Amino acid sequence: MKQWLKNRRKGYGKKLVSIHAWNAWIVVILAISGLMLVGGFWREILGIGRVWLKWLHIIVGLAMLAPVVYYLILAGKHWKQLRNRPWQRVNTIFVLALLVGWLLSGIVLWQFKLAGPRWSNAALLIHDLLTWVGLPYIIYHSITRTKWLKDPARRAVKTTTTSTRTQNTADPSDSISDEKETPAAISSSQFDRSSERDPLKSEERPQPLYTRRAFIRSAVGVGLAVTLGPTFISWVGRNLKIDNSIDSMLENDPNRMVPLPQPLSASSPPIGGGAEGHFRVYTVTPIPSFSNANWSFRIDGLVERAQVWNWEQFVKLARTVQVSDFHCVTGWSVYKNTWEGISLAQLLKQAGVKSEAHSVKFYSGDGVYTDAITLDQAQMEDIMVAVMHDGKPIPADLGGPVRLVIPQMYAYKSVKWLNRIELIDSEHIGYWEERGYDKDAWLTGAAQRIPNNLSGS
Ligand SMILES: Nc1nc2c(c(=O)[nH]1)N[C@H]1C(S)=C(S)[C@@H](COP(=O)(O)O)O[C@H]1N2
Ligand SMILES: [Mo]
Repeated sequence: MKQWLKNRRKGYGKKLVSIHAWNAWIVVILAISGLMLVGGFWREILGIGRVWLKWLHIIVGLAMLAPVVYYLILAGKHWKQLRNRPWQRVNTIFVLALLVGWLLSGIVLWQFKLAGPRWSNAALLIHDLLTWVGLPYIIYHSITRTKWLKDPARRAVKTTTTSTRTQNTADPSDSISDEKETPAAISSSQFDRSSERDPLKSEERPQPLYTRRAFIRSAVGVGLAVTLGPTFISWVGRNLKIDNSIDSMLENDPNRMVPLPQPLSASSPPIGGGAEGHFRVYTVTPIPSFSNANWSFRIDGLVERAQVWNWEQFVKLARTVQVSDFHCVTGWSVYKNTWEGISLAQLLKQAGVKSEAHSVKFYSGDGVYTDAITLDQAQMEDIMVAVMHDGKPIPADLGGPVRLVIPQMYAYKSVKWLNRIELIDSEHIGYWEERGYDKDAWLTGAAQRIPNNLSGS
């Protein structure tokens, strides 16, 4: 073991440098792919590419384990060398904590089905938080380092002062930029020793001010700006809005439905006591808006009595109230929603489902999003064509005036701006399922209570 450790630590300085470089690239890839995954902007554009991107993010994320473990093997020595550099110690701890935090929370998010919604929820919170704290820090770190690299005065000081020599060896991060610019750093371990013993060697050579390295870094910077830009700006925008509550969504609601639905007593005050958590507004299209003039709701396909309602008729349909949790596969949840709406099973019963029907297909008024469940699943009593949330109309952002709610499945089944239900004789692959989401959207631990169904299938 000792011998093995010793071997691992051979060429220590050079190894630290290459760990740092590898890790930097991994973080760049993770940052770009991660922000593209989280950004609503990219949600619309990527389509199927989103699934590939997610896999890339997961695999590269797991690969980060390699430099972290490798560093930990060298950490003892590095730590001793940083003894007079408390800030570098803080930096090291901070970065390590970041990486490990990202890694662990990422694993939970990757294995969301095993972890279940509660754990995923916590993991997402941590993953996000680390990102918004860690990324600016890392970007700052890289930018200051690049400046350092370009400043010839700094270099001159180093080359003339011998007393910095030992310090330089003690500070592998300083030698990163220097070593990496010379061919020596790229070549074999022969150079390990020389560069470790004499880090100044490479600095003494004349170097172009704008090196290939610096160019790559600028390119990465531009790449980051282009990909993070829209995501970051919209994130800041959302968070700077002092009030991003459902109430403020309602205040600015573009929907113009008349009359507004009046809540049942179970809804107002909501029997669930009010939702806990925040919905992230997800959409694959611009958010549509509706008025009585352009809104209708239909049920058709393999039914005895196809029907179309206008808004005035629709708000008169009998509604019920339920309390349920809402879980997105990406990890966030909203608990204890009090939904008021029309039971799907009830709607189907009224329409009279024909025996050839196999699935119930849901259409969004956005013209793009669809999903489906089997007729058997559609008998679950808690599936609701929802009209109100916590005693208030559903704002357009959250899928109003009418959205689907399937509490026992992940929320990609809960079609927003629902305006059509069609009974079909085959299965239908939904919007996200076509783009790689699991066809099985059951929540971990869902009761899947499907009553003996009416169709007899
Ligand atoms: N029309 C439509 N419905 C949709 C989506 C969408 O993009 N478009 N996203 C789904 C996903 S993945 C989730 S998690 C929930 C999000 O609901 P929210 O935007 O009200 O929070 O809506 C689901 N229904
Ligand atoms: Mo979702």
